[in-house]
Amino acid sequence: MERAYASPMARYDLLAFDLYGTLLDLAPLAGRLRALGAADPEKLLKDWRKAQLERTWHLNEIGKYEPFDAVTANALAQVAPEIDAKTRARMADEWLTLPAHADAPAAFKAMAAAKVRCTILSNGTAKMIRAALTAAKLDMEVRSVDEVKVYKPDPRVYALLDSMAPRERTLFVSSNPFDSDGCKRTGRIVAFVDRHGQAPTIAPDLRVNSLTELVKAVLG
Ligand code: LAC
Repeated sequence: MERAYASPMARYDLLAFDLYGTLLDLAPLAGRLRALGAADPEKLLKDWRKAQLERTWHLNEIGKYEPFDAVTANALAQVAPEIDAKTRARMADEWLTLPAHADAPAAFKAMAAAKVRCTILSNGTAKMIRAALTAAKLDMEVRSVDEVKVYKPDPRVYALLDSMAPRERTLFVSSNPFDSDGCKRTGRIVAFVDRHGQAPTIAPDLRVNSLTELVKAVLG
């Protein structure tokens, strides 16, 4: 963890969090896919997530938009056409009840106690985000790309935060490297949560190994 940011309680008016992977743990999906009959659930999950994100980037490229629940369903149909439609629908529904990462509940409890304003900023639709937050027993504001009908890392997504707090007092938090990079490219302040995946290509302002470390850095 970088120390330079370890003080400032009043440094940020707003913390904005990516959802899938950052607050919610995607890994348990594999077990659920297995229970629903997937032969190689780890591979299916990896292929599905990749196809899901690639579909959002392709939609951005061609200037089209479809909501993230449709993206998620279509990505699964693309990588696993052999699975019947009913089972695929049940698999897609699992995105609504993903568990929080183990470090999330205490982190948000601490931030609520310190009255730090927190929001989600996610590719998910508001409905998907709210369902997932409820299931994960987390509660905060919700901003969705659905408001601008374009996906991360389009700058219009991160600009949604500008109506909430001054840019220099907003910290965006993500464990998805393309998301951290995308937000950095817009000149905003970014914390990267290293969940042992790929690293971002643009240096984030803060790099932490957990939300616990993030809280320490933000609250001092
Ligand atoms: C999100 C994707 C990037 O929550 O995980 O926006």
